[in-house]
Amino acid sequence: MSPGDAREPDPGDYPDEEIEAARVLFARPAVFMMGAVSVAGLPEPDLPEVAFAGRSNVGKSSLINALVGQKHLARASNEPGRTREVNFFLVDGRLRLVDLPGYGWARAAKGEVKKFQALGRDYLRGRPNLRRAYLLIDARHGLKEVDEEPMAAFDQAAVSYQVILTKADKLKPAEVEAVRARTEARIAKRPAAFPGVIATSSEKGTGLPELRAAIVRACGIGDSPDAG
Ligand SMILES: Nc1nc2c(ncn2[C@@H]2O[C@H](COP(=O)(O)OP(=O)(O)OP(=O)(O)O)[C@@H](O)[C@H]2O)c(=O)[nH]1
Ligand SMILES: [Mg+2]
Repeated sequence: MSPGDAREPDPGDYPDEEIEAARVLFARPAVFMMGAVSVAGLPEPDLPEVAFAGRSNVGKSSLINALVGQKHLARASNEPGRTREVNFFLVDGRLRLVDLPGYGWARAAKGEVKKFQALGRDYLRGRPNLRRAYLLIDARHGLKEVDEEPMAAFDQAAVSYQVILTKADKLKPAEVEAVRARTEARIAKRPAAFPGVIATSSEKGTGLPELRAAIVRACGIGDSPDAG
């Protein structure tokens, strides 16, 4: 199916069985596999992957931890730019979650920032087993100019991506709804954007069941051989 295909079901619409199957999958063991510092060091593209991209400090590592229900699997930090490698986490030996270096962060040495951001870009462009990229946006800020560049890059490379709002717990539900509606309207015409924006909170667990189901569906691993 092509990216952004309008015939795909509404991403908010996951039947209970899919929510439950995804919950079970993400409750299985998740382990840190490896961190890559160069394209040559990436693991074999032998399992479906989904990747988490977004500004530094937006909550990528925290979201990965929350998805698998482990506090310290991915390194989360107050210090922006913490994740400088492309980090791979293996869930139940069946899919990988990929934590990408954040962008829009100016405090590190310029050359070094360029290096790890270029690595993230190269990963996103050339990964045959990448089933979906998740572009994380802080719910308090909404889409910013700095997010235009990755969206343009996804569109150009035809990398299917979905926008995820993070830190929804910092806003009132009505405010989250407003940001979500505004964000959905802004991505509606983007060719590679998957329709629908999921609002999440890694602290409170909001939106995580849906996001797990979305990942399982994107990876096409819904029917586990040993399910049931
Ligand atoms: N209130 C709240 N805080 C959050 C949430 N998610 C992340 N944070 C906080 O935001 C800060 C940054 O989180 P990280 O997960 O390290 O962010 P990151 O996107 O991985 O950052 P880089 O690795 O620097 O790109 C941390 O202090 C987290 O505790 C959330 O859902 N709610
Ligand atoms: Mg991080």
